[in-house]
Amino acid sequence: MKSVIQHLAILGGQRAFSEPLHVGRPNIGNREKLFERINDLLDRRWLTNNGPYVQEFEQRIADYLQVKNCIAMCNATVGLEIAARALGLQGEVIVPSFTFIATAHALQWQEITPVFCDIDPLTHNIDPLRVEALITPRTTGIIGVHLWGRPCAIEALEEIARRYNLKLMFDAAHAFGCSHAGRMIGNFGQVEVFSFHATKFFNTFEGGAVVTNDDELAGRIRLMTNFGFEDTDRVIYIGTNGKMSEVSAAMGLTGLDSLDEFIAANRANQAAYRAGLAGLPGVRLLDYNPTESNNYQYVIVEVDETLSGITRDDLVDILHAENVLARRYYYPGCHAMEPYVSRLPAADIHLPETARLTRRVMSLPNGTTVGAAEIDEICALIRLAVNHSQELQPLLRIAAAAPVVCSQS
Ligand code: T4K
Repeated sequence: MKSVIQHLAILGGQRAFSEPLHVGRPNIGNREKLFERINDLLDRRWLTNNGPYVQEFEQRIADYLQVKNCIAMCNATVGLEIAARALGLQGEVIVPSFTFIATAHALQWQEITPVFCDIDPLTHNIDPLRVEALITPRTTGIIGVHLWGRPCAIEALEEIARRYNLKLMFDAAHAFGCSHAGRMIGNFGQVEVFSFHATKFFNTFEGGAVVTNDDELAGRIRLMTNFGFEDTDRVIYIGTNGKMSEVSAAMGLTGLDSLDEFIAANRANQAAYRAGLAGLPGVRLLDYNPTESNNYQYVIVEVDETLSGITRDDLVDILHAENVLARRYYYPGCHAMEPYVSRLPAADIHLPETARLTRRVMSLPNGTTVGAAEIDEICALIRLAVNHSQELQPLLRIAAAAPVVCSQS
């Protein structure tokens, strides 16, 4: 473990890790079982189009979430697009900017304007107190995002949606396995959308699911996912191809078998990070409500430079040099990316909390591929940088001007 700053890789020392530690390293589950399922589907020669594994997968997700309808998807972005279209969203829809770009793009792709709302700095989620001021005659809906798997202010958004007769849906890409008020995420708003991308704690390679308790809406979503086919030769809506393949469902079924193990690994890792970063000034690890279920996937650290003496970006650079590939999720915020930034170049002024957080937040490795030893080392690196931030600053500036080639450990 490094204890002097001269040993930091960014200053020419050996890397702490010979192999990169990623944020979003996939959890795999039982390989033998997966290969067994893949063999089955190959033998069956039924590879996609609502095959038996997809049907089993949808049923298991619906049972797990206690939700009436689950439609498996090729990914969550298409799921969001289909859900928005099936709900009849158009004109303007209010969304947070502090989210993955897919939330905004799923709307803009259909020429619906995402109207960015600021967040609550404590929860990182859309601030319901700021939603009302953004409602115009063109507003048709609100999309809340359960960022980091922490449910957004569901009841407050429901109340606004009811009062203004707006549709309400949730981007639950991060929130599979999470609950709110004792009910699983998936049961709120008109519809919720999960991502099962490789980087999520539970994955189907690429994939997602749209879930709803509204049978009529579910029927429409199911048709839209398959080109609008009601029957062979009969198309009744404009549709697209959002179908999940059998091999993805096989991966999903295998992951579901190991869900508790994935969650337990994440939870133990969160505790190790909490212990390792405890008491460090200006470094806040986001916590999870212990009375609710969660997948504990996202290890989110907020760096307050005024207290830590070091910026988030310097910490990310230090970690990257050590082969810890921390991510700046979600820098710089959707509003600061195209096409939105050209439309509203000064949006930062209207989104002060978002702008501030995008400069402070970093995400650290989690999942079954990291454990206590790696986390101790990562925390020690952060502690070293924060505790010696004053001596480090000038050295970092010199290193940035003439980058050193660090040696392999
Ligand atoms: N809404 C929200 C709030 C979301 O966060 C997302 C997706 C969506 C909607 C849309 O869901 P999908 O349509 O994707 O189902 C990644 C994922 O690609 C994206 O799915 C995810 N959110 C986002 C948070 O993270 P990138 O651009 O950061 O991915 P990338 O390729 O840089 O990978 C992240 C890290 O994971 C890297 O360090 C490498 C590692 N990795 C990645 C893959 C794919 C692996 O180790 N193995 C792998 O197979 O977006």
